[in-house]
Amino acid sequence: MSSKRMSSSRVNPFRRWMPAAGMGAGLLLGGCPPQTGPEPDPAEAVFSLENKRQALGALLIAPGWGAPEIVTGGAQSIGWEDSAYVSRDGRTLSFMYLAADVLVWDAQTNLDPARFDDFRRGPDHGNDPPHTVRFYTTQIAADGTTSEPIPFPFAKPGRGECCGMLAGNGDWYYSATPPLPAYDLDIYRNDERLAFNTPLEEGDPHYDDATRTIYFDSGDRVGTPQPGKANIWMTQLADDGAWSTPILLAAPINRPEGDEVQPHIGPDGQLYFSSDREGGGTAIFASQRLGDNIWSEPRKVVGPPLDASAASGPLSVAGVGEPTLTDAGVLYVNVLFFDRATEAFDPDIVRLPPSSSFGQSRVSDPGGR
Ligand SMILES: [Ca+2]
Ligand SMILES: [Ca+2]
Repeated sequence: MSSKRMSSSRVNPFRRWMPAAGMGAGLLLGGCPPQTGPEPDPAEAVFSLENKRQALGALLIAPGWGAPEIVTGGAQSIGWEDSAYVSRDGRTLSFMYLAADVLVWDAQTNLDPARFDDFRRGPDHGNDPPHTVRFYTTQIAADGTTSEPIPFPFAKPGRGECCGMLAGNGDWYYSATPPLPAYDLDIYRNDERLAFNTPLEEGDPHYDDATRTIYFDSGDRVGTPQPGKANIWMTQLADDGAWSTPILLAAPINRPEGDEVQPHIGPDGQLYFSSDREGGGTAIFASQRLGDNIWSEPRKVVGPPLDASAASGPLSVAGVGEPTLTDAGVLYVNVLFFDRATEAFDPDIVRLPPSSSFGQSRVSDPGGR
């Protein structure tokens, strides 16, 4: 990805975490020096599972879900696991990975590939080249741990890949940008670049089988009401195989005061998405589809504590994003952990099981919580 392009634009899946963290690059610039030198990386100590679990205790969680658990195994490290997606059966987890603290690398160098090694952190899964994001899949075992990640079926060296999902009909939908120095995030179905893409941003696709609709987000597509503020769009597949001209989701989904990103249609038919509309960091919201682009008022499902300074341990939760809901009602999200002492970040994938008291009733009666 071109650092020049990145530095002048919000069209960057990582940059979305900036409002999530409730802070701008100015604060980050005053952060810790890059991690260099021999192992072990000191980040291992502060971004420990123990410290992360303590920070998760402060999450705000709507009735219907139980205590959050970090997804461990191959999909968990002090590297950058992001853009989580879990198959409906709860068995396959897909995620984007980069072996770095992306936000600090971005804040200090505008994602300069030549300086990537200064910010390198976490295992090497084979990103090629190492500074380019790649999308991976891993299997979730019965005990909840994840296997070693392997590149998703349409991985191609050189280009950046993220934000994928496996639709019920077996098609992969994902975003990719061409090899350096070009930068143009587009949506693909398997190997096909879809016709509605433009030279601006099209990212985070979610294909809904029931309505044959792709929901996606963009911060700068022509027609964006407030350039720089991301919105959710949709396009529908016609019988002749053509995609309709994408349109913005109506209020109360897209709102001028926030970014609305990362759409996900759950098996309960609700639209789950991420937004910083209430301040205090990005949170997950859910809305019921009431008709053709008619939506119920979104309700917050899970988010960071309103007062991050109330955290008791060294880590805070700076934001929650990338929702996925399985058939069994398990909600997977990305949680961005923030070390207040060094101003460093580390996202992991977290699952919230359905609570026993709500369980199936929450899935079958989405208006009931
Ligand atoms: Ca991580
Ligand atoms: Ca594009």
